[in-house]
Amino acid sequence: MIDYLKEAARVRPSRKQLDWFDLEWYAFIHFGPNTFTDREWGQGNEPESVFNPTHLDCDQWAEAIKAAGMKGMVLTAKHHDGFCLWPSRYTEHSVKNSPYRGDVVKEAADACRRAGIRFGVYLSPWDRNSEYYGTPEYNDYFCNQLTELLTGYGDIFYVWFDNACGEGSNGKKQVYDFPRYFELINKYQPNAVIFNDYGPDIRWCGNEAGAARHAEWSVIPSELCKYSRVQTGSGPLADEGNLSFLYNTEKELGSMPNILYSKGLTYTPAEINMSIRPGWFWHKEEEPHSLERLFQTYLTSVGANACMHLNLPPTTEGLLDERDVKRLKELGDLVRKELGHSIPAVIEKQAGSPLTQPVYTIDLKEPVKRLNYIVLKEEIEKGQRVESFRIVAEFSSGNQYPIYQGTCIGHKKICQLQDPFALQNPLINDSKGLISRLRVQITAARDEVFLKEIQVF
Ligand code: FUL
Repeated sequence: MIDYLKEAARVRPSRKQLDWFDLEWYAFIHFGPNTFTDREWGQGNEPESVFNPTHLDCDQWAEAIKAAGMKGMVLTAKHHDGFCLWPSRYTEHSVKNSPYRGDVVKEAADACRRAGIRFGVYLSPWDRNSEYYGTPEYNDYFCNQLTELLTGYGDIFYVWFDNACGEGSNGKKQVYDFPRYFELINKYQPNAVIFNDYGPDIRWCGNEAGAARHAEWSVIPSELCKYSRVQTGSGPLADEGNLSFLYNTEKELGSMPNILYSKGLTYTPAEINMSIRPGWFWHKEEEPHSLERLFQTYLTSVGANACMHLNLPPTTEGLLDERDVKRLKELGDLVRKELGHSIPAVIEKQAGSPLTQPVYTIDLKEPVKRLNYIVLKEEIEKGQRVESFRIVAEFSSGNQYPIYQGTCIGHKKICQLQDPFALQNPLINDSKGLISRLRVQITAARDEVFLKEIQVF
């Protein structure tokens, strides 16, 4: 058992997964015929003439994304309706036959480069327009389109595949040849990470409401992430159970029982994706979510061993809605205010023994009245190891109080100690005096623990 946990602790991310994790958050852009027909899913029979942005300005998108502090943009080059935002050679159902005759993919890619953010694409396998859908030729058609995107627009950091598989206009369903799609990406854009419900690089967290699990492990049974690289042998209980039921919506994925029953483990971290509004596409009457809700999602995604993918839908003009731009700026300002400047401290690690886990002592250079957040990061290059931890605050009076308990850490854990929107701080209040020291006690781990960073805010 112990040996298998050590194996689990050595399941490692790839270089491109590490780079992706460091981006922390980036934007989604849902734009296409649905923007003009006021729908979420087009039927594929919309005339090309509906796509008519009157003031398209991708620099405005990129600047708003940058102002929030997000590091990239992923554009829906083709959504389920099959309409291509670039003039694809393989279909007539694209921008080239619309009143807007340009290339939105190029505009967006160029704007990202000018703004210094990364550019990625969403290409929907489900295509309700293509005559090939439901036949083996469709996979050729899809690969041709994917190749156009991978070779015509410079560096792509992310290729995002939706797993939806409905009927095409001919009533047929398609078997997607994902391994073939992945091969093309590895050939033309080897540094791009690939998102799909089942890996290979990034997986869906299981909901579109912005909620990570209480323990969002990156080390996951291969029963779920069937496209990811399996890095271990079977768990000690693999013959006793069957994890074939595992889906992204399960409450526990990488927790201990699943690990032990698995036939092998992969490193496939989660992305938390949600829209700034109720819909993925722009609808005039919708309002952006509250600042509270978006900030909370930031904490429970970026701060819970995942990345945040926040959708911003352009309007029929081809601009981001001013209400969204304002909310985004508020969100960026709040993130910078709350987590921009750490309190100076001296950190010391007391190594554990074979039977105990390490304790990290954080001596604050100046005692403080109030703490808002403690940020912990593991050296995930070595693997994800911490199962649980607790944090104790020591006051100048000598009194000690436990202030936080958590499960896994991984890339980044933001331990929230107060709510900036609440009037009262329930965890620490002034009556207890000044806090001079903190202790982070690792209470369970799969192998020796290495924290890369501890910051106090
Ligand atoms: C879903 C799609 O069906 C939605 O329209 C949207 O694109 C979302 C990001 O993924 O599965």
